[in-house]
Amino acid sequence: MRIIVTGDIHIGKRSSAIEGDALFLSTKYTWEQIVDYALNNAVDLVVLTGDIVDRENRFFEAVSPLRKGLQRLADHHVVVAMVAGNHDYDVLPEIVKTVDRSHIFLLGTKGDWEEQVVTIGDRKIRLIGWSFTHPDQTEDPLKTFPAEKIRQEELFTLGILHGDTQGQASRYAPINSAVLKETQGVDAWLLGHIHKPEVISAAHPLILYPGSPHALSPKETGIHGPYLLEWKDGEWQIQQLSFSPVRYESLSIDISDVTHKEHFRQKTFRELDQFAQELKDTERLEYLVYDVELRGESNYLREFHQWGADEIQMYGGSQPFQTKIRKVSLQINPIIQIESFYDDPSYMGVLARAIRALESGEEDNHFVNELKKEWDERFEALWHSTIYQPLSAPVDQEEKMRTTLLKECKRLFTELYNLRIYES
Ligand SMILES: [Mn+2]
Repeated sequence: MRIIVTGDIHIGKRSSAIEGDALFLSTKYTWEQIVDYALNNAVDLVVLTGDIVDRENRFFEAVSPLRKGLQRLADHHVVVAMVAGNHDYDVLPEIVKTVDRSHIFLLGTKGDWEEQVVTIGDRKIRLIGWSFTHPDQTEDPLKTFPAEKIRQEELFTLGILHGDTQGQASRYAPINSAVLKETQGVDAWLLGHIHKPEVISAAHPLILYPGSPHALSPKETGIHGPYLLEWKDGEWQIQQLSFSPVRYESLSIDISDVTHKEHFRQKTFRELDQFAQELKDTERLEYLVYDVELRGESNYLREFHQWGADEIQMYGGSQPFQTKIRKVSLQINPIIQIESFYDDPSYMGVLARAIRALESGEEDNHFVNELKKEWDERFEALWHSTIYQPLSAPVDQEEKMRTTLLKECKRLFTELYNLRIYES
């Protein structure tokens, strides 16, 4: 028995942070790929765990591709089982009404758990699911799960649910994965809502968030794609298919040993290439979007700012997919001996002594005391202006002031230090 599980496709959306109107950027493209895969690989059952359609474009862009895909699956007698999520609780029932429903089951649209027994090959399978009926569902749907009935009737059972395991305060059907683990008689829980793929339990019952099969934004890093499940000899075999045509990645590069532009370019390009090289096995990648962080210890802060903006952007990659650097951020600590400026009469010395005072808590530093006085005056003025009346006073004003002043003194110190280096 071969099962494809996916959810949170958000048909109607496209991957962000990429310009152009290439077909593969739209999530409907990945939906079509999933249908093709199911038809070409003898898949028996397709499970869709909700938020298949995105709320924003639910009537305009999504209806036709979803309808077509479902109809193609139905024409080939592939069973489709699904539940609705917070994005498509209204549109999904409408779409399902318009297709051949002998093999398509949208479960639990009346606010209750609903089951359907289907026969696949020589095996009877119970599908049980619960759907959103409103955009907000603050109640835990597992509270009404017919646990006793499921436990007593011995049937191979798949539970399908769109819900949030990340806290009981969630507005999106808060559920507890410990409760799922304890449910007897369920062989797999197939979940939707969370876009990051996660196998919560690989044993019995299997508990799985397939995640979004098509990466939608730079927050959705890593592999995205549907899961192929096979039940063989009493256990689950799980495989994620890397279908997403877009991949977002964050890459951190240590530049501590870099001292000139040519070396910078060589080093960063090499690391970008190396990472992309590892991705060449991913099945259908069309576009790789990098967020690069330059990290380490160096006094060439200003250079790295410049090179980060200009040099890295010239990276093209040598892979069969396109690559783009979305942003470059710096986490570089300057290598400066602040102590050697303690007796310096210049502004550098003033800042060095202020940093020492702020770090050790000494109270007789003139410069720091002036800064604190100004902070108090400004804060007082702000506090008494009418705009801020409804705000409550921050709890630890003293600590906030200290950390802010320390950060600013260090920043200024580094700036001056670099000026001295580069002007000499
Ligand atoms: Mn959702």
